[in-house]
Amino acid sequence: MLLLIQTLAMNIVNRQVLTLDEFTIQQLRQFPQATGELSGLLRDIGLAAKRINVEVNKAGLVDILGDAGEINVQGEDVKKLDVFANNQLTAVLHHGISCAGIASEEIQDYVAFDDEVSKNSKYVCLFDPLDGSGNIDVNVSIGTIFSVYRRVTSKGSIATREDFLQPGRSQVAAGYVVYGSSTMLVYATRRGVNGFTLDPSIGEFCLSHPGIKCPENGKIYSVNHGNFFQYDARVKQYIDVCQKKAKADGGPYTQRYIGSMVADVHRNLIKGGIFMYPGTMDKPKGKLRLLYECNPFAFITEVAGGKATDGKQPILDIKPMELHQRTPFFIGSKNMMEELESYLS
Ligand code: AHM
Ligand code: MG
Repeated sequence: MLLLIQTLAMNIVNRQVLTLDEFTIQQLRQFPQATGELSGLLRDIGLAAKRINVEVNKAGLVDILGDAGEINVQGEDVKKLDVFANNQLTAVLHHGISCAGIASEEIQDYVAFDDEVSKNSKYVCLFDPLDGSGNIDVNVSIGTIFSVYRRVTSKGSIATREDFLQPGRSQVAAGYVVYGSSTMLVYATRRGVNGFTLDPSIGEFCLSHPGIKCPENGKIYSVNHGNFFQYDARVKQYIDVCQKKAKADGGPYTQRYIGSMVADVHRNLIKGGIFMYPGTMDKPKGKLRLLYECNPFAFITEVAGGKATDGKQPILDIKPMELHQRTPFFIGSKNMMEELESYLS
């Protein structure tokens, strides 16, 4: 009897947890005119993320075997994992009914799906299938980043380059998956940012972080200090200010830099902070890609109340000229960003 009561109680508790699928359907119900294509696309990405997660977890095992053997298969496997993630996302989006084409950090050109269902789909999706994959061999968090746009060409025709080269402001949704101590999928639409943690026991993303807001003030600054002497004088000046405010001097700030943007920006989004990947003397546009990395995070962060710029203008206002365009990137808590801007202007 007691067991039965406990089981019933657990079921009641479990029913309070919304899965990603349930959540997107619930959101859809609030818009009777909605077709459900965006919800379907987000669920498709959730499915690809679960498949990628399984392989990312296995990569740790391959690591151990690789270290024990004579041949270093590690590099090869990391490379395979990039390709695997790219193929999973591409296949899932192609099989779905919502996506007319994709562009990926791993592929030179965009891919427009040529079948009738895809040609009649509303959206295109851009993604970095596995960001920070250089960190995989040391078991550090990595992630997937994605961005969704309503196509500008008419339904029924094949998607073209202009569908993919839209300013970030036109995104209808963006998100990321962080494969970390737990696996989380966070996505934003203009209505809000919500985070889902993968429950491995049922293989479902469950709503764990509803209505994420980026704290207006933060204490964390994240930047690659190794490049310090390559930065513009004004950026150096701001970093100096951060250092002076850092804990070592009894101040409130602290520096954290994982080198996996998904993990760095995710942490700062939740805890408050600023992440910077400035241009350097050698690479004035920095390293990060506008379409696959910066735009999605800028969209998510703005919806959550934060800011993102290239040092001169909001990231979301940049009109992209090419698919693999790079940009300096500054993103984070509103007040920290405004302080940075006072140095950059
Ligand atoms: P990738 O797309 O080749 O994985 O590179 C992007 C990553 C970001 O996740 C991270 O913030 C950055 O590169 C780190 O670069 P660096 O080692 O130059 O600081
Ligand atoms: Mg990347």
